[in-house]
Amino acid sequence: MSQTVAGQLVGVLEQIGVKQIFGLIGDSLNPLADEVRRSQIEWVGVRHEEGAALAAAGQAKLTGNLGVCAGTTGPGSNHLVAGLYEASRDHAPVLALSGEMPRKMQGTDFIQTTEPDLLFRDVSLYTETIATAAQAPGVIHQAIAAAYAGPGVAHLTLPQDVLSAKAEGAVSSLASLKPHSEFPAAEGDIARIVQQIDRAGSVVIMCGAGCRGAADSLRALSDRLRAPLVHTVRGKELMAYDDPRWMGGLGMIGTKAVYHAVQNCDLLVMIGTDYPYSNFLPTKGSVVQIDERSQVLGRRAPTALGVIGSARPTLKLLLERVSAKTDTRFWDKVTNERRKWDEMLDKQSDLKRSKDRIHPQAVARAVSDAARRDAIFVLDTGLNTLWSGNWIRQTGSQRIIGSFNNAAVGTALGQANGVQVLDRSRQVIALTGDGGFNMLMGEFMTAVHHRLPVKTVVYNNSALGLITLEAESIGLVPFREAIEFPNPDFAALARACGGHGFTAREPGQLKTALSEALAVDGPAIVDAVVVADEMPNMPHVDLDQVGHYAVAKIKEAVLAVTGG
Ligand SMILES: Cc1ncc(C[n+]2csc(CCOP(=O)(O)OP(=O)(O)O)c2C)c(N)n1
Ligand SMILES: [Mg+2]
Repeated sequence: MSQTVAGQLVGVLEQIGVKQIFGLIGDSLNPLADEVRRSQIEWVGVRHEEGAALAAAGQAKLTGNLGVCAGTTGPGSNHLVAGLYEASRDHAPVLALSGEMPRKMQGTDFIQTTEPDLLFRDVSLYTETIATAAQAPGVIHQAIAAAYAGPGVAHLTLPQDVLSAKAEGAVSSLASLKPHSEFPAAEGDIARIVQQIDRAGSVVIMCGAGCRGAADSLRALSDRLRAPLVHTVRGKELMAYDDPRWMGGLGMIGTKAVYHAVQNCDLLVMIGTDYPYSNFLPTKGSVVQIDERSQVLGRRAPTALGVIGSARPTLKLLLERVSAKTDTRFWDKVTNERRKWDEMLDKQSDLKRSKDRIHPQAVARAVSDAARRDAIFVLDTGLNTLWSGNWIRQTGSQRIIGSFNNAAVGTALGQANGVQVLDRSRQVIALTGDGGFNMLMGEFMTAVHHRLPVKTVVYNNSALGLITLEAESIGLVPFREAIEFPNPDFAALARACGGHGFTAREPGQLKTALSEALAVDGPAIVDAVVVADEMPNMPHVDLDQVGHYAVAKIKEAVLAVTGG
């Protein structure tokens, strides 16, 4: 039997190493799914197409390799779009496939009519309809190349009759379809960075996701310069929480020690980060920024020097050149402040804080303490991001992904499913608010169906918790009827789905519920009923000093991160 366009596409994906396609089958996708059925690629059927896009995005964020998802004509593909923003905002390579009605029906307002290329335009770096078999090889190649080049989302519209048509020609080169290589900064730029560092008294090094793989060089540079290492949320996973150089995050997921260090250092060296919250960055222009992406240089803070280069090779070159610093006063001050902040975090997450109520910080800390040393944490969006982000003490070999640039509620479980498919023996823990879990709880059935032992921990406060603070921060009375909602019994729900369910309503039940959930073979939900009116920390606000202005300051601080 001669190859079809669908067969050609599946063949290319197979050859470049794609192992799964996440999707929900339907009319126009049938020819594609039939080819997948006969290939080495696993079809992972989801309950909602947004779950498919999230799964593909989760994989791509974790590995840097192409994730693939598919939805069928019209509504099926519409559902993909929201999940794809995870890949586009976090710059992860994903190929999204939209099945489309046969060409003879197009343009006649036929049932399920949409314009997929128009709909996917915003989320995609590349979107194209394969209108003829002859066009397929070039367009398939271009789409995958574009997803890797961004990295980001590429999208193809696939009319059913074209998928079934006899393939013409072949994709000319597959070898180039892969993540790009790292490259060092240019010689002259290295000299300019060294000059800035040598001139500065105190240096702080801020590490973003682009520093993946560079932990050893960062440690060495920190030691040489007596420079505290601080991180973005996406950078948190890079080093162990208790490494003395790894002082913590900047911003609401962060510490006061780091905020002060960044504000008071002579030079902030930002590496592999496009940290968006300018109000936490120095305003004096004492910033040097190093990044592979020229467009991010200098856009968040007044920057004295911006240099194009990948973190790892550039750091190696810097290490050979910078002079050692001996003055440890700045380092000692940051370390002291960090210790105090850590003690406060420990107190806030102490299970003995209340007799009968669980504070959300204790949930995050208990999960962190019980997790395997190479677990993958997938965070959702809301107040819960602050609890998980601040109270997880990562080991350095764990991974932490989330919706850190898209800030979308309801994204953790879908991404966790995708990540778990890569390795069913690795511990994957989704930490989510109840609002977020309710949004796509059908994806728990995807986990049950495909034997994905994802553990989901729900911070159950019966509310869209963050919205209360957001309303107050613009002077509004929180609209309780809009913010609060009833929940199902999540543990019973898990069991009804064929998974495992555990509930913790009181402090004494939390650790047992978690350890039992982590021990079971298969997907599980831990319903952790938490205090609803817990206030987050404000690392950049000194509450002792602001006295009765404290509440106003907290409101201001919330606005600073919600963009109000
Ligand atoms: C998809 C989506 N819808 C709405 C929002 C606005 N939003 C931000 S946080 C939040 C509350 C989330 O509630 P929950 O998941 O229960 O988390 P909590 O804040 O209670 O921890 C909402 C609605 C968003 N960011 N994303
Ligand atoms: Mg909630």
